[in-house]
Parts: sequence; structure tokens; C-alpha cells
Amino acid sequence: GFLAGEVSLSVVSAGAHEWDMPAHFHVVNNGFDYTRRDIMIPMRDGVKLHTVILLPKNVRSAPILLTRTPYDADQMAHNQHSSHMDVALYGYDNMSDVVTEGGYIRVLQDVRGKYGSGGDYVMQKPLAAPKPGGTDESTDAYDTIDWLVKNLPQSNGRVGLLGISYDGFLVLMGLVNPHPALKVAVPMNAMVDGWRGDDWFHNGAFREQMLPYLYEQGATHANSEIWWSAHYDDYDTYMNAGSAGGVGNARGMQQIGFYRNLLAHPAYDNFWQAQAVDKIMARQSVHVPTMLVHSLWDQEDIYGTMATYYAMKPHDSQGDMLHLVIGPWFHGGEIRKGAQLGTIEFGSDTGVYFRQQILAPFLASALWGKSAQTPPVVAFVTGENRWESLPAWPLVNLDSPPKTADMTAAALRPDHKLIFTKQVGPLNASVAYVSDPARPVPYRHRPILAMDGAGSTWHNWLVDDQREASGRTDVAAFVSDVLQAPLTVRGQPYVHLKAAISGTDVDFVVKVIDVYPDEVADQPELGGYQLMVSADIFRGRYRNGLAKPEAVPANIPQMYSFYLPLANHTFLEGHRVMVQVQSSWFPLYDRNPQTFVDNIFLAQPEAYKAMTVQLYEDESRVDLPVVNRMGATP
Ligand code: PG9
Repeated sequence: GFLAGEVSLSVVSAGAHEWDMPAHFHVVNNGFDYTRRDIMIPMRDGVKLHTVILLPKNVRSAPILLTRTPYDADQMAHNQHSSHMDVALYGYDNMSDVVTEGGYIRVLQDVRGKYGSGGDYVMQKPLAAPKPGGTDESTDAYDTIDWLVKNLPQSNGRVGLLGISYDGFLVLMGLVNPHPALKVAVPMNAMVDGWRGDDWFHNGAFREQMLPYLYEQGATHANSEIWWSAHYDDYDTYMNAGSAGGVGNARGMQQIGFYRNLLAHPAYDNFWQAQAVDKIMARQSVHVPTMLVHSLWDQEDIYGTMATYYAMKPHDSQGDMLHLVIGPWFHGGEIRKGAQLGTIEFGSDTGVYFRQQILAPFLASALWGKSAQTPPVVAFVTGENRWESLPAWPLVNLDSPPKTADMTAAALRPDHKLIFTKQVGPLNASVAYVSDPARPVPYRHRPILAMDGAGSTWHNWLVDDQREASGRTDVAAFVSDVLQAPLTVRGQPYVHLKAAISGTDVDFVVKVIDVYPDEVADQPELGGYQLMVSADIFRGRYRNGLAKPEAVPANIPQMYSFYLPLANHTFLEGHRVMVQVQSSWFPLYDRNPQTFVDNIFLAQPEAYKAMTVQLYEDESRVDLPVVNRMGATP
């Protein structure tokens, strides 16, 4: 204690040179319910990784919960500088209720090259070629687990690895040649394929609002260089700079390796294919109990979890290792309060339910040996607001169209109706709109703030009311009759558009929307609300192959086909189904100049041209995986 002499009181009478500040301040924290240790753990190549260990007071024979991160392990354990472990841990990637109530030893580690760790940082470091001494995130996870179980006498030798997003990607890497002490893994909202549908591109359209993230993450070890902007509204920032390359180059981003890679690899070439984590997981057997967690309104990584499930499930030979949880959350929302998202209410706190009823028992069974029966799939049905347990989730091959027998076609008619029967009427009738890159469709209300800007509500933009868009002349909206019975969509819709354009390149944004009744008694602001339940963008140059950009022949109809993200939603009786089609979603996605150029990152102002888009009735539709209440296709 203090008086017992940890800090010498003699400094008080130090004589002539008396300073307010001691040369070394000794922290006195005897009342803490945990002990914190900062350790440098050596990897096989000698590089040391900064690791923060929080040991609950008097802990003995407890399991370890490990998270590896590029987001500052120190900060993740520092919250409010509290003497209570749950408060200290509260925040990103820490479900402190599960960790502290579970009695776990909590370990947070900086990946190589970030914050307190040595070595070089590589964004989403791909697996090293299998050569002796090579390191990557899988070997770093292995070496860390090895050190922890050998050097923490308070542990029972059992380790759980969990994390969200980038940290979820790091969990999946830990499952590649896993350490035998790794007993459970929980990748949540993992970044899996940065080109097909997670952080960097969606189907080839670049997410330029990610540039500030890359700038801060990629410029310095401790994110000490902060993005600068000259506008309050990101719509203006990105419009003024022209192309995405214009935005980055104006800030000197060519100095950052991953930025150079983005510019060099706009298509789905080997650079992206080789690091797609679902393809890596498809080569592993599943022998560590794993719970994949997917958020239905994940504004950052809406692709990766389902792609990983489809890839891993066939390798779960006994069918008892892989679990899937699907919830009504934004990116990482499962560790927050989960009773509502924006205006949409779920009738109960779905975050608490996930943590207390699903995650905590799953971890306790793998790490403490307690008995728990975790269903293979637990999914929340939005619209109906109820959880359901299922024996499996239908597998999808994201590289081929679905079987038509499994889908219900929702056809886009020239009279702007959406119909669920085979199209009728004259062939080749079409709906047209003018897409003008000088006035791209904002993806949400302006002003559009930077993702992590003060006051930003970036995390809930996917549930924004879409009625503003439905009234624009550059958005084609198709709406069904009022539903006489509930309609449940469970799975990934598939878009077929037959379209002709007067330019030579095009983007298509397709949104499946639940239109609420004109008035809603208990929540008036939902009257006529247009809620997106599944939506995405596709860059037309990739219509004949994701690695194969091809100019679009002007005025000749072409087919554009792609999957939309997962929906698990019931459109209730009295609601309507709407599909909206548009050709920009700015500034989340960079503008397509609509004139074919080699590399859109570097498109010049003269390439940006307005054009007419015509959607043909005979083959334009969205195939919906409709199920009835019993789980069968109607
Ligand atoms: N979605 C974030 C991210 C992951 C991977 C690459 C870039 C960004 C994240 O939340 O970690």
C-alpha cells in the first residue's frame, strides 16, 4: 500500500529542486477486481507482439478468451480507467457481460506492426506461402496461444478466440492449422472477401468512404495521422475530387501499400481471390467448435459470414462443430443493446438474448466443460420479431445462379408493378431512367457525414427510409399489391436484369424493400416506411466474369445477374414488397463514369456522362427464396 512505502514520502521534502511531478509515478490500485499485465510475446521469427492480459482477482484454472486486433489492445482494456474489469473492458469487441460473468481471463493483442507490437503491418495479411519460419496471422495466433497456455499458471489451458470484423477475420485465420489448445472460435461479422461484398468493394464497385479508414490505419503504426477533409458533407468531398483515385492521391495515399494494391487490382483477380477467406476455409476441416455470427443489416461486412458458412459447412463431418447465429443487427450490434435499430423495433433486446442465451452457454461448454446444447442455427426473423432454431441453413453456391425451383420470381413490370406470377403483356416493354454522374443518387439523406465523423449514424444507414429514393426520376421503383397473407423470405435473393444503356459501363443498385401500411397505429413514423431488407450494387463491366471487365455495347440489351445479401424477413399481411433499381449509391460507392475506361480509380472528368438505362420487362426480375411458415417452398 501507499503508506507501506511503495511510494517514498521523502519526495515531499526534496529540498531545493522541488517538482510537482515525480520522476516515476507508481500507480496504486489495490481495490481493483482484476490485475492487468502488459507482455511482449515472442513469435517464431523473433518479432514481439504487445499483449494485454486482464486476470480476474484470485483467478485459478480459468479459460482464456483471446482477441487479436489492429485497433489498439491498450485502448480496448482501458475504458474509463475503471477498477472494475467489466467497465474497463466495455466497448468495441468486448462483450464485458459475457467475459466477466463467465470468469474468463481476457487477453487482447496488437497484431504485428500496429500500436505496441513489433514487426510490419500488412492490411488483412494473406496466408504466407507454406515455408519454414514464414509468419502470417494464423502462425501468430498459434504462437500466441502456445505462449499463453505455457506461461499463464492461472489458466486451465483452454483458449477461446473471438472477434468482430477485422478481428473476426483474425479468428478465422486462427482456425487455419489451429493450436490444440484452441477449444472454441467465434468469428463475428468477419471481413472475408474485400472485393465481392465486404469492406473495400461490393461486386466491383469501390466503397470510397473507406478511404479515411485506410488512411488512418495504413499511414502510421498508431493511427496518429488523421484524415483531413474540406467539406462537412462527404457528398461534396467525393464529388469535388472526381474519382476515388483523385481523393486518395490528393492526400498522398500512394505511400500506403494497400492503397497501391487497390489501384492496381480493381477487378477480382488473383490478388483478391487468393486472400478470400471463405475459399481458404473451404480447404480446412472443421474440428474446433465454431460459432459464426451474421448481422442482417451489417453495413460493413454483410457478405463474409454467410460465404464462410457455405464454405465450412460441408467440412463439418459430424455436423456438430459449426454453428450459425443470424441477428437483426448492424456491424457488431450483437454486443450492444439490441432492442431496435434506427426506427425499427425488435420487441426484445436481441443483443442480450444472443449474449446470455446463445454465446455464454456455448463458450462455457467448450471452455469450462459445462453442459449446453447449442442449436446448429439460431436465426431472428425480422418483421415477425421472433427467434427460431433450425437444424441447418440452406447452402448457396455464390458462383452459380440458384435453382429456379427454390425461388419465387418477383417480376419488374413496365407499369412499375411487381408481380409474383410469370410476366404478362407485350414482350420487350421497358422502363427507362436517366442516370447522371453529375447528380448521383445519394445513398442516404444529405448531409452525409464521414463514417466515424461526429454525429454520424453510419451504423444504421441500411434501415434508412427509402421513400425519398422511390420518388426520384433516376430510380425505378416496382411495387406489389398489398399482401393478403404474410410472405417470408429466407435466404439470398438473386437479381436478373435485362438492360440496355446508351453509355458503355453501368452500375446497378437493386433493393428489396418492405413497404409498411400507410398508417401504423402504435408507431406513426412507420406509416408508409420503406425498409430495405436486402440490397446491393453490381458493376456492369463484370457481367461476364468478375475477373474480366468488359465494355458494355451501347443500346444492346445485356443480362446482369447477381446475389443480394441474406434476408430472413416476413413481409406481414397489409405490407407491400418493393424493388428499386438505380445506377449510383453515392458517395459510399464511387461513381461509374458510364463510359468504359480501363481503371475507374483514375477516370478523368470527360469520361463521366449521363445516359439512359432501359430495363426490359421480359427478363427483369428478382428471385426471392420464399418459404411458408413450415419452412418449405410454397
Ligand atoms: N469493417 C472494418 C474493416 C475490416 C477489415 C478491413 C477494413 C475494415 C472493421 O470493422 O474492422
